[in-house]
Amino acid sequence: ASYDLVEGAAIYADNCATCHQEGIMGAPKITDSKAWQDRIAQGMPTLIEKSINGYTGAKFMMPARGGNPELTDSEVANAVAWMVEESG
Ligand code: HEB
Repeated sequence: ASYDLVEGAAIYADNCATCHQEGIMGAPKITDSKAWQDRIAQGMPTLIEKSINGYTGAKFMMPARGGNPELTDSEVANAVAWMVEESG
């Protein structure tokens, strides 16, 4: 699949940065490449599915679509793709 990283960056800024920019509420911080390594190893389809539907990790909760039900699947996927690029 190919992703729109420009759109992803904008979606991230508006919907994901709240938690992932500074790594608050247990969210993996965007700049913490070590924290992202094992997560990225799951592969894009899994990362995207978990971001769309939300999930509870060992301790913390990732809300479905970052808590914004208006985001489309492809907007979420583009934001995930941007985060994976940025964290690497
Ligand atoms: Fe998040 C995780 C994405 C928003 C919180 N996230 C995560 C991940 C991803 C994401 C990819 C990883 C997964 C795995 O590992 O599998 N996000 C995202 C996006 C967005 C977001 C794209 C926008 C749409 N988040 C968000 C918010 C918050 C969060 C807003 C808060 C509120 N997350 C989170 C957490 C986590 C995550 C806490 C972790 C969980 C566990 O534990 O694992």
